[in-house]
Amino acid sequence: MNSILLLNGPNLNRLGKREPGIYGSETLENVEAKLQNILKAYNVNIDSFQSNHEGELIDKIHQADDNYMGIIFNPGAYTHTSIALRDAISSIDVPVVEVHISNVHARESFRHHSLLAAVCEGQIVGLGTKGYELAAEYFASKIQER
Ligand code: DHK
Repeated sequence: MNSILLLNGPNLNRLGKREPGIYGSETLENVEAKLQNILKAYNVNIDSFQSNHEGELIDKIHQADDNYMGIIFNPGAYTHTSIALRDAISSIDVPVVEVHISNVHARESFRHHSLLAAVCEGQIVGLGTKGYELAAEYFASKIQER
């Protein structure tokens, strides 16, 4: 079960085009390819799913239980609004690392609070798309410690 799920929420399909001054110029496909490259060295598979729909993200989180050893999750704006996603994360045993590309704490106050952080294993914020890579390295290191 050495598989990781890369999960991205609303508007992250627009990476590369969307507000590049905030989110950078890398596309989601670039990010997926980089993670695949990092993880293949550890013999770890990665699946990727992006949705603009809260319910689809919830379904994917439920399905992840028993199928993945970790989830790298950028919930987009649902970070700040979704009790349902928080409950979904709480309902599974798979550890989740929450990733934000931008430094949400340096932005509008409505982005300062995450409803999900308390039920995630950890949070990586403000390091650009490198945050996804760091989360992948984290899960890979956990596999190696086993
Ligand atoms: C992405 C979004 O879409 C925003 O709604 C969040 C997050 C921040 C990010 O930095 O990756 O507020």
